[in-house]
Formats: sequence, structure tokens, C-alpha cells
Amino acid sequence: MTNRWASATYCALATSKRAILSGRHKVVLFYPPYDGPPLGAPLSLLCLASPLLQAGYEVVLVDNLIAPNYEETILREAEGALLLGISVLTGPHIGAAVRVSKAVKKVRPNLPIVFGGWHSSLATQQTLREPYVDAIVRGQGELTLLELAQRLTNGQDLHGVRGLSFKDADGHIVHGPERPVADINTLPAPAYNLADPGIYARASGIRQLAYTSSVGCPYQCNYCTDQVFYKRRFNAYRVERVVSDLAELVPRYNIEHVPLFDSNFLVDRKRAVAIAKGIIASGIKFQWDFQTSTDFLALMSEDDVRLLAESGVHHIGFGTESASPEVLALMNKRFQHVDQMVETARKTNLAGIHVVFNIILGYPGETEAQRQQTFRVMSDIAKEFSNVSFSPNIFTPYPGIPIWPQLKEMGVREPQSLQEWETLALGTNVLPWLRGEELRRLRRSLEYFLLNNQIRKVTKKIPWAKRSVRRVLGAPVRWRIGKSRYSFPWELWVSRAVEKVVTRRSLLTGRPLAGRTQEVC
Ligand code: B12
Ligand code: SF4
Repeated sequence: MTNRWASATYCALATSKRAILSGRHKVVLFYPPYDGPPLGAPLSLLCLASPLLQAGYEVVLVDNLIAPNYEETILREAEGALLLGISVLTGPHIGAAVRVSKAVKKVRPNLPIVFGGWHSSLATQQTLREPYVDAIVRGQGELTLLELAQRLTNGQDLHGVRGLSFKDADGHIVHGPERPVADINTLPAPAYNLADPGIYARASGIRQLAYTSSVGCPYQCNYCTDQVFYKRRFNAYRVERVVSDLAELVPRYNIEHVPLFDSNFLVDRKRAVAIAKGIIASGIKFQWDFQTSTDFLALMSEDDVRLLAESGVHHIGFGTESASPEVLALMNKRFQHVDQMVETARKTNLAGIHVVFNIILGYPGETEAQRQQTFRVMSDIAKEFSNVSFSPNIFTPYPGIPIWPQLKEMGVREPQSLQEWETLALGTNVLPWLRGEELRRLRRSLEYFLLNNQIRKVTKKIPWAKRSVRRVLGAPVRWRIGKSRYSFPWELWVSRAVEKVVTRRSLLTGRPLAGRTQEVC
């Protein structure tokens, strides 16, 4: 089998002096299309671009959101580039990443193609087996990509680059040593100047700027890979840095909304409150939101939660996942309890913050009774606190999650190629314990659960509809949830005929998910 990376490496080695003389310093970075809400310019690429720009490289960002003809653009920009870097999450990203890589390899076989991001970091060996992938940057990418670019520019050997996996001259896969997670305070600020928020606003309808104030979460949930990437260390910018960044960036780009991409923002509650106070003191007005766990928010005082709201927090996403203590234990989420979910709903409701509770259905070991318990408890919470919405998902096993060994024992087949992971995240059912009638019942009970909450929300806003709609639709729906009876679902037919009332929401922003994403759970 021919090895293109090997030849590309040799090519880069052999021509490095010429490359420098002819100014071959361009790095092309591509963010493929995904299913989900637009969240401004891809922060991963802005972070990667910064050290490269500081070192004198030219960086070209190609983001599908604002460049629908991305393949054409990449083929054009590949001319004279040093490397093409592609960011890959499990799911739809993969399809476009593969298509573009193959097209580029056809016309520029010597251009190194480097994958990075969560999917390729967690399934490195399998991804690198593909002939069109030459190297993978594992984990945090800023320093590794810079070192790779510099070595290519200087025609140096790639052995020993920390965090890099690549194919050597003989086509063997080589994994460089691990690169310790860098303190994010030591990394340069993302290159926001590379992405015009105005252009993104035209594509998404809102002037947004994604920001990460911390990485890493101390917990070890069995279905989550944060621990693999960030080693359970909460690694955060100092308060002053967050406040001064936002106070500078928001007015500069006229930003309306800042989604924080932190894994678990409230790990350090004192810091979070100080950030909120700093934003208020700065006088800068914008909306911001974040994800966290209920155990942290439940511990905050009502006044501190109000401070968050006053500083612009209008939405918070929570990985509540289940209301069954047994299922939470299976997930290694013993740190979270139902009373904290209730307390979180209460305090955020008082403060006027909208919250989305994520729910995982069909987790290995979950019984139908435990699932119904989750629906009942969550419905009760939503009944009392109207600021609560839900984002339910059928459990999807992503690469590298700690529970994989047990899943294999339970008969789950791990995808055997990069392409096979493309459809997995779309909820394609792969769970042997959730097939046929069981899966149909789950989907139906989920629809009823969402419908019940939707009826409550809609009728709250329209007083005249309150009594009649609740009596005709609401009472039978609640009865079904209480009794777990889902045959002859006439209420669903009625609701579908009237309008799309069954709404799932984005955990990140709280906004309803797009139609296609709605179908997937
Ligand atoms: C924002 C986000 C999204 C956004 C991303 C879009 C956008 N405009 O940014 C959207 C909504 C698309 C999304 C979707 C999904 N997401 Co998401 N998401 C995140 C989140 C919260 C932040 C990611 C981020 O931007 N971080 C900040 C940047 C700076 O970090 P980064 O992206 O990791 O990039 C660094 C490295 O990964 C690396 N790197 C990244 N790309 C590249 C490329 C190259 C060439 C190189 C060299 C390096 C490199 O270097 C970067 C700088 O250090 C993370 C959780 C987290 N805390 O990171 C989850 C996370 C990445 N998502 C996750 C999941 C499960 C999903 C979904 C599968 C969920 C679903 N059920 O649909 C989908 C998959 C995509 C789809 N359905 O199309 C998982 C990981 C999944 C996986 N195996 O890929 C995470 C880790 C959450 C978790 N803890 O489980 N997500
Ligand atoms: S609390 Fe959230 S980020 Fe932390 S390990 Fe659990 S799922 Fe992952």
C-alpha cells in the first residue's frame, strides 16, 4: 500500500528550504458541517490559529457555516499550503471531513492532512488507518499543531512530537508521547480577528462569540470523555482575564450573546460569582450561558444565582440525565441527587434563568420503571417551575467513553471504521437491549413526556386555553405518563396535526433544535 504521508513528509523534508524561500507558510483549517445550533465561529480553529499567526504563519479558516462551497474553497486554498487541518467530532463532521480529504488527496497527494479534535483524539489508531489521514493531533491542539507546522517548515523529523500520531516513511503508525494538558492561562487568546461576527450573524441571525473560561471537569461520568481529554483537572482563566476579555470583545464586535463552552462552569463557584460581579461592574450588557451540574448550582445562595442573571446569564444547561438514584449510580453520577435538581430549578426560576435538563434514556441497566420514574419526577419539577425545559436523548456510546468494556460484554458492536462513526451520533440504534417494541415504547413515552410539558407551557401563556386544552389534552396525557399506557396515541396525532409541539432544546443555548435534529434522540 502506498503511503502518502510518508511521501508528503519526504516531500516536505526535501523541499523545506525551497518552501521557506517561496513563502509556503499557509495553514488551512477546516470546520465541517454539523447538526445543531449555530454557535458563532468555531472556537477550536480560532484557538489553533493564534500560535500559528504569532509564529508568522498565514492561516486560512474554512467554516461550512459561512462557506457553503467549502470543498471548492479548500481545493483552491490547498495550493501552496503547508498542511490542511480538519476538526472532527463524532457524527456528521466525519462525512464532510472524509469527502474533502479524499478530494484534496486526489489533486494534492503531497499535502499533509491532519485531523484533530475529539473524535480523532479518542479513536486515533482507527482514524489514522484511513489512507487520506496523514497525522492526528491528540487532545489540546495549540502547541502540537504549531510544533508540527514548524517541523514541516524546517524539514525536521516528526518523531518525538508530543501529542502527535502520524504515519512514518514505511507507513507505520507512530504515536508520539502524550503532551500534558497546558494551563490555559499560558496559551494565546483565540484569534477572534479571523472571524467577522457580522458574517456569522447573517448566517445564524445573532451576533455570537463563543468563549471558554475553563476546560476540564473533576467528575468521571461513565458516558463522558472529558476526563480522557482534560484529566479531571479544572483548568481555568483567572477572573480578571475573563472579565477583561469579555469587556473588550463584546463591544468591539457588538456581540449580543456569548455561549461559554466550559465543561462545567460552576466547579469554582466563588470564581463564577466574581466573574458575574466583574461583568456587572464593567457596565457591558450581553447575554451569556453555560453548562454545569446541579450539585454546584444547588449550593449557591439565591442572591448569587440572581447575580448571575443580573450579569446576563439567561440560560443554563444541566446534565441531569436521570431521576433514578440507581441509574445515576450506574452512570457514576452519585454526586447528583433529585433534591439538587429541584433546588436548581427553584433558584434559577426565582432568578428568571431558563434551564434545560438533559436526560439520557436507555442507559445500560436502566429498567422501564426507572425510566418512567425519571419522566414523572421531571414532569413534577417542570410543573412547579416553568423555567425548566428538557433535552432527552437515547444513550449513544461515543468513542473512548469509560463504559465501553461493559458495553462490548453486553453485545454492543463498536464501529469498525471512521465512516461507521458518522451515523452513530444521529441516534441510529445500536443498543441490543433497546430494540423493537421496547424502543417503540421508549419513543412514545418520550413524546408524551415532551407533549405534557409543552401543553403546560403553551396553556400558561394563553389563559383562555388553560382549562379547555388541559382538560381535553393534558389530563389524558398525564394519566398515560402516570400509568405508562401508550397505545392508540390520539393526543399525539392531534398535537402533530395542529403544530409541532414536541420540542427538544439545545443544552448549550436552550433554543429549540432544528427539525432534523428533533427527529433524532
Ligand atoms: C461547542 C460544542 C459543540 C458544538 C460545536 C460547534 C461549534 N460551533 O463550536 C456542536 C453543537 C456542533 C456540538 C455537537 C456535538 N457534540 Co459537542 N461539544 C461542544 C463543547 C461544549 C465545546 C467544544 C469547543 O469548542 N471547545 C473549545 C475548543 C477550544 O476546544 P476543542 O473544540 O476541544 O478544540 C481543541 C482540541 O480538540 C483540538 N482540536 C480541535 N479541532 C482540531 C483540528 C485540528 C486540525 C487540530 C490539530 C486540533 C484540533 O485543539 C483545540 C484547541 O485546543 C464540547 C465540550 C467541551 N468542554 O469541550 C462538547 C463535545 C465536544 N461534544 C460532544 C458531543 C457528544 C457532541 C455531539 C455528538 C452530541 C450529539 N448527540 O449530537 C454533537 C456532534 C456533532 C453533530 N451532532 O453534528 C462531546 C465529544 C464527542 C465526540 N466524541 O466527538 C463533548 C466533549 C462533550 C462531552 N463532554 O461529552 N458540540
Ligand atoms: S459532570 Fe458533565 S462534564 Fe463532568 S464528567 Fe460528568 S458529564 Fe462529563
